[in-house]
Amino acid sequence: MKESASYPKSAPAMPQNPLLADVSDPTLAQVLRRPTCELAQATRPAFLRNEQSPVQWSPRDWEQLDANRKDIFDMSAVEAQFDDGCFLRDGGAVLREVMTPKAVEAWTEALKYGQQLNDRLLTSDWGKIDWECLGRTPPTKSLTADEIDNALGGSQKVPQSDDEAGVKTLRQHSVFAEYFPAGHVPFLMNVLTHPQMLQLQRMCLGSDEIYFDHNQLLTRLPGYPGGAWHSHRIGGGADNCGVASLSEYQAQPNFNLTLCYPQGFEAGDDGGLKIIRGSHLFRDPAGCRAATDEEMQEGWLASRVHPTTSEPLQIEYLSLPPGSIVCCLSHAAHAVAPKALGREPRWCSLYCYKKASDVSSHIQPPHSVPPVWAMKAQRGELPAVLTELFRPSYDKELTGGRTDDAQP
Ligand SMILES: O=C(O)CCC(=O)C(=O)O
Ligand SMILES: [Fe+2]
Repeated sequence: MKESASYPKSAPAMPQNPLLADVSDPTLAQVLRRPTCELAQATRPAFLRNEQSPVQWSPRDWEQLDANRKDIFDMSAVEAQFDDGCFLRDGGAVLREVMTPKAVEAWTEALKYGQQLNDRLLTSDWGKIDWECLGRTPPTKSLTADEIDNALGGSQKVPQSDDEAGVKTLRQHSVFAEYFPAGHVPFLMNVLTHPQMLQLQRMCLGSDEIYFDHNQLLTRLPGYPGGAWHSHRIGGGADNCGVASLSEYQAQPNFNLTLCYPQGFEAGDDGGLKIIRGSHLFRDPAGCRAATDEEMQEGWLASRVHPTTSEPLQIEYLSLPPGSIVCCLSHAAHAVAPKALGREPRWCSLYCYKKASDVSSHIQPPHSVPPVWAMKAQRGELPAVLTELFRPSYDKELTGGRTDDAQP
């Protein structure tokens, strides 16, 4: 590969899951040997001014989390709306108004605070970051004022086609609060580990053993142009391999995207989610893509019906009251409507959990567990529930030797 003249030769990038990979580069290996408190500190530069960051919690803080837990869901409302047969057949479930009123409030505040932390990083001096502790030489390039301006207030907007400015490094280590916000905001960590959230995951995935995959903020600001139709690979040899029966589908190492909208959204131009029930069974993340609804309707959808019900497949434009959640198997097609100017931001946090393959018992490595959390889990520094949820980030036996999420 050509090396840019202005980019000093530096250590290779940290692998996606460094505890599953063989890290021979001495600079990177050194990062993985540090006490986790040092790495945690490097991921929370002083300018973030976040005293409450769960990545820096003491055992007492974790005990308090457990001791002070309140319901986040009205489980009777969840159970009334959830049907496991429908979930497997549709590839998703829409759960309206299932958060408790207090959770709606706390969740909304948590997402706003997470966004503030993300913006604080964008507008701070990255020269003050301890890059060496994060495993790389200080970047010689910075984001431009326009790039920063464009990224403020929203999600998935920081340019990261390469790591020249250090964005990928800051993403992987969750210095950006939008990637793994549960490590920055106590309420979001409460949700990640909450028995009611874990119960919901067991219901969706049809498995007692569930694991964590990734967590993001998904804030859509007025002026957001919308998100194209797509679905996500699950790896494990279960992508782009033809239509599955329901029982074959259930046996796969499935991922459940859990999209939480404490303020909901309207259909139309409010940044809402669009889904296509039944699309997951085609297992076609490579082909099931389209820039617009028309392209989706005239292309991928036109020639297909639901493989088990023979019903036509159609786009569903969701409209959700506050306190709603959408669970979506990651092969299911989804897209996001634009957000008109003059509307309020759309607040959302994504929690993705997964199950093992029933055939091999293996679990796919996570898309995004920051190294410091994998290290804490491996070293027994976390509560048992998190140690287990994060197990695929450090347990090579469980992942069958796989090191990244896309491996078959
Ligand atoms: O913003 C949303 O509602 C969904 C985003 C999404 O599909 C994704 O991040 O993969
Ligand atoms: Fe998506």
